[in-house]
Amino acid sequence: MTNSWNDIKNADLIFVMGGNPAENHPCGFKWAIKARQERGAKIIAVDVRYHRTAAVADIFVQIRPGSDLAFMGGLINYVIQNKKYNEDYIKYFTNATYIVKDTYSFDPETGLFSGYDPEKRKYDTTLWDYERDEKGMVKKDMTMQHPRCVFQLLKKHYERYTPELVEKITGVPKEKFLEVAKLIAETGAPNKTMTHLYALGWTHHSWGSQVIGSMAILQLLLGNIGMPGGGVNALRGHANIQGMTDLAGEGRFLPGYLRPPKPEQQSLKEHLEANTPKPWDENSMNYWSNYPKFFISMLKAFYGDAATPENEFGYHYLPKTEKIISWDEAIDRMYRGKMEGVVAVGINILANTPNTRKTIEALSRLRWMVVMDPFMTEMANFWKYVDNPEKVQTEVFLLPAAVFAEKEGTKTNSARTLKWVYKAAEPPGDAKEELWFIGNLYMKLRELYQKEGGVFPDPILKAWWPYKNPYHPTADEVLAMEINGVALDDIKDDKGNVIAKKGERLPGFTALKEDGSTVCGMWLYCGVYPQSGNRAKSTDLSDPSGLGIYPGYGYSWPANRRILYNRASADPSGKPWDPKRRLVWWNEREQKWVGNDVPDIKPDLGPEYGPFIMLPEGRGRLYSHFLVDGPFPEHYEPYESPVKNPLHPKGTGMNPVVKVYKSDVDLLGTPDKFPYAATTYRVTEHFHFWTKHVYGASILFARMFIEIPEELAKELGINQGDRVRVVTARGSAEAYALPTKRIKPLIVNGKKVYTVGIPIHWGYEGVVRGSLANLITPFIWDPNSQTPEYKGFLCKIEKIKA
Ligand SMILES: Nc1nc2c(c(=O)[nH]1)N[C@H]1C(S)=C(S)[C@@H](COP(=O)(O)OP(=O)(O)OC[C@H]3O[C@@H](n4cnc5c(=O)[nH]c(N)nc54)[C@H](O)[C@@H]3O)O[C@H]1N2
Ligand SMILES: Nc1nc2c(c(=O)[nH]1)N[C@H]1C(S)=C(S)[C@@H](COP(=O)(O)OP(=O)(O)OC[C@H]3O[C@@H](n4cnc5c(=O)[nH]c(N)nc54)[C@H](O)[C@@H]3O)O[C@H]1N2
Ligand SMILES: [Mo]
Repeated sequence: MTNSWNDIKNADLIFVMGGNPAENHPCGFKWAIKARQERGAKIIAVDVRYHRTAAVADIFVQIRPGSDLAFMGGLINYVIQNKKYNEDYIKYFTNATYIVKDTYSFDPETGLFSGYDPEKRKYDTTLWDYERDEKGMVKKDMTMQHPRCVFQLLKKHYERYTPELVEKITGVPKEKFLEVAKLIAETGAPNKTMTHLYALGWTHHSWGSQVIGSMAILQLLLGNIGMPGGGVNALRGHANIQGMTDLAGEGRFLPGYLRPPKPEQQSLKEHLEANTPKPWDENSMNYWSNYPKFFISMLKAFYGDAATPENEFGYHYLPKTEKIISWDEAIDRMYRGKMEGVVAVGINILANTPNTRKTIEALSRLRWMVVMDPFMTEMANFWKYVDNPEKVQTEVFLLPAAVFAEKEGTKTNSARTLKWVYKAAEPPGDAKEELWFIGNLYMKLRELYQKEGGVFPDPILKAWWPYKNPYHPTADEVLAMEINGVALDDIKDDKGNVIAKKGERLPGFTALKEDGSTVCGMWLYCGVYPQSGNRAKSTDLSDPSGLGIYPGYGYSWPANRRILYNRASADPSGKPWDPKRRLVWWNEREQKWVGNDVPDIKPDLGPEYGPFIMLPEGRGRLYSHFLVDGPFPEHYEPYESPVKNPLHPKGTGMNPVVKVYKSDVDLLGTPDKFPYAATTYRVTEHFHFWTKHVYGASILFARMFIEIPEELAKELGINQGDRVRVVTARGSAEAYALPTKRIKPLIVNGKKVYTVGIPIHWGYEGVVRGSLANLITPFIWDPNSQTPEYKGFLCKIEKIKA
């Protein structure tokens, strides 16, 4: 989230597209209801089916699965054509004025940007760069008239997305689209804001990153980023998935979004140079210029005293890899027999990954697998579901993990707020918390390396392991010493004042140094556990500004800031855009930024500095040349689509760089054989694949069912409660039929399109059992985020004769 849960109460318009928060984030969704009750805010829900969020919305719009980008393109076009954007905001706070090199181009006929290599199925993204001067600064045109300035290119790119085209692609009647567009465009007024809430309805596509980018563009045009009640807000999944991402549970990053070393970065110096950007604009704060402080403090947390200036702070203990293997690549490697073992902690790959057949094969080609889980899972028992179990070589170890209520530690929610969770019960039987397993595993590995040596023992033997009981570190110790970190010397600020004495815990990331005198495992969390105590435990509910900032409740990264890019809540001169919702402002007399939230710009940097401090531009990107599939979001069809893409008569109509593997190309269906659009989703009463072990949840939703439009059910002669088989090119799943009015047939480019809805929660283990939804989903991936296309594929339906 750029903003926070409680900030939703400040919105004038709540736009939900790509999620169903009333069911999947019911606690947070109360803030949307509050906005409506207290501010008269309106709620718009756009989804492929009517759900409980739609039930409380002022406007509900049903679209075809996978057509979201056309809808968004239409909104961007509407705002530009009707001049509803906030002109000063885009001129001074975004890259609208930046000039793009003449090597950038886009061909609407094929849907290809310049630089496409059809052999490699890759773009040369350097062609999309800005024009720069000798110093590397971007050239601008403050009048925004230059034909290659971002604003003009943007206008041109989206002028194709007329309301008629939106209707043709999405199936949403033009009038309905315009009703929504009008309401949204009104929030371009400086004193009006729209918040956008999304989750998987947007990420689970082969162009998921791009559709989120399209919302960033829309919100920047409307001046809604940095504002109370604004923002682009990702409603995260599991209770601590934000924490997982922050701490590099996902392999592309090191903790705090630092970068893993590459082979060409043979020295620490080379690594730091490659990752410490220079500003691209004179008025850019360029916060990532602090990269070396974060990186070296992290190395100190990894290797302690063994990290010295002489050995480049242990830089060479880190692997230098060409490529970090993502989830899809890992499964494909296993499938090709190129992976030896897997350790799964709190994940059920068999149930959660598309194309279950492939995953089962993949797991059966491993030599060993460790599953750390409170329950018996499909993953741990995968060998039972193959044709010849006796042939499976994989040795499986199941370690009994404690569940959330049986251990303590922090969780970081979607609003980036860390909260401490207390232990309510002892784990039963042999169950242990993960820190116990990891402590014991580490100590055993260390013992083995000490005894037997090995190819490269240093990363294990030199690791910093300062815990009282090294076999069982506590969450408190890890948070205090390793994550928040400590001063190894007296630490002074720019003015020479001591801000942390030697041996004290650090007060925040501004104290971090690149000389090895600070230890901090994750810079963004630095400050959560200062010398005064654990701020994740604080429950102060005071809200002095009345804006729902609650500065004393938990700790929000970064720097306890509740709304990111909050400098943008004030106009270019530093005055709040909306005097009634004052977040931060420039104090003329004192010549510094002050406010109700922690300003994210350095307090003494004048109002001319750009608010988007994490980008070398200092400006928000209406044009982003870093995504691998294009600098402007373009509507592409899902890999399996019931219709052709009318935008690209000479192209495939799909994302040209979508990730698809050799073994899956033949497993993709066409509309002649699989005529219906299908999508998958959750129900409130279950949590993925493990509440089926719980009696209560299992009673509420005991059987796998699918939602079918009433008209289609009638056509197929299917009644409520009939057994049906959903068939795709991957396989089939069996379920009970639920004919419904909640999904209507849509007319898409003159063709009637039916959508079938498939909840995901069943499987082979637990109190209640059923087909795995992923038996039928395609192994197709977004090339930027490596997220599967679970939410747009093709199926047919067969009635199972009783
Ligand atoms: N009770 C409960 N809560 C949960 C979870 C759970 O399992 N149970 N899971 C948690 C996790 S990990 C996550 S990531 C979040 C997920 O939260 P959500 O994203 O809300 O989850 P989903 O229900 O998968 O999908 C949301 C909506 O996307 C719609 N949809 C499908 N295809 C499309 C499409 O092409 N376009 C659009 N616009 N919408 C589409 C579906 O109809 C559905 O209503 O929920 C979290 N909260
Ligand atoms: N078709 C389709 N597939 C999907 C999705 C979809 O919308 N459609 N959604 C995707 C998404 S967003 C997600 S997040 C995944 C979810 O997929 P998973 O994260 O794999 O699913 P869960 O069942 O939530 O959790 C996995 C395991 O964690 C265990 N667990 C719970 N608490 C603890 C704990 O404290 N410690 C340990 N060690 N284990 C614990 C549970 O028992 C469970 O077996 O599914 C993905 N798959
Ligand atoms: Mo998720």
